[in-house]
Amino acid sequence: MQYVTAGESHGPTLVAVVSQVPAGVVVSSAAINADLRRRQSGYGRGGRMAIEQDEVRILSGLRFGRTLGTPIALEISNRDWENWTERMAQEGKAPRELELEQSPRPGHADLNGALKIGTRDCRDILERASARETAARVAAGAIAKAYLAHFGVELKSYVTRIGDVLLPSSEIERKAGVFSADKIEESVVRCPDAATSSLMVDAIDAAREAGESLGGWFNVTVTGLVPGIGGYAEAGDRLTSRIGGALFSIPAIKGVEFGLGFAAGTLPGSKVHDAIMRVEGGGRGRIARASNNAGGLEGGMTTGETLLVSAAMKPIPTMTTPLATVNLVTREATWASKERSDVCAVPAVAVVAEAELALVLAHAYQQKFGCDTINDSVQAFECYLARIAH
Ligand code: EPS
Repeated sequence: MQYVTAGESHGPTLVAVVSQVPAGVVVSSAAINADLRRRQSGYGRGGRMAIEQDEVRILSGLRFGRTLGTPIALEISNRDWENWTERMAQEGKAPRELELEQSPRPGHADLNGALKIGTRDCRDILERASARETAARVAAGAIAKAYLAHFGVELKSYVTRIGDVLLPSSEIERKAGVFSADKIEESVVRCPDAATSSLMVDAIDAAREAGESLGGWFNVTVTGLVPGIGGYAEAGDRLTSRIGGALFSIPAIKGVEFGLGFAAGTLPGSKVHDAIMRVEGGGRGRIARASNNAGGLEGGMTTGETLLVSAAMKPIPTMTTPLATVNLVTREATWASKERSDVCAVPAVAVVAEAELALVLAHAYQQKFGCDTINDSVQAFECYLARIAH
């Protein structure tokens, strides 16, 4: 399963094309829209989210609620487009009074992108580098989630830190994904603890007052995985690097950890590696682990334990008290352009990360269980489960 997106932040529409989806996967626009809403909600968003109400239009690849095995094209319109038809016109000449975005924001793609493509108008860059594009990724990810649901795989994300407010549970609990989905979805910042949520909201309010922006940490957990997904033989097969790459492709992600993550480098081997044991369950035995410090990945493959991924998002680069920059036209020192902006998008990025992770896992499942039709794949999956029972 692969995807590509197209669309500018203030253009008419966003598009995602998801290819190599097997036939027979149950897909609904309601499920895609539910994820789009989860991405849009979250305390700390700016004025744009009051304008947009993301809804998908499925343009191809589906018949009677099931995939056809053909590319699936998804469209999400930008409601804000009607305010940008002149500034973002696809054809004709730029309006005479057009204001150039010539003061690149530190931390955004503005400067490097402008140098790269030879423009003095950072809008040529920021329209695509904007995190608006992640709406299309979430729609694509919902197709991957629908595929994974046929194998009992489920994803969950939650926020563990915003600025200096940290979810106060032990490291293990924080990473183990023991929190209930209801508690997470109830929270305006996707944090499963009500008291911490309200401290996070206060921190976002204080940042807004101060003209600041805030980043944070979040976890994505995946349950229902079977062991042996991914690969050890070739660099490109390793799930660890594929997931890492996918998460780092999300704008503003600065760190990714699996299980103990960086802490694994501080402990002796006996405190890091997860002992192997046999457990009974569901009428057949299976091999399991006494702990899950590896975060569900070993040797580039799933262990069958919960996949635990943690990631850090940097603060949003657009601030109402801007940093110093250089005007690309006059070359004089100035202040970065101020734009309407979110203060904090950590809850949103956690949902985007679910989508990216789902797309990587769906691709890896297809490599193991085939990709023509979901029925064949599920049969292959059942055979595999029977073979690895102990
Ligand atoms: C973004 C800037 C803001 C955000 C936007 C990402 O948009 P605008 O410039 O229109 O105010 O709201 O995020 C979204 C639109 C979205 O759907 O997530 C940026 O510069 O990255």
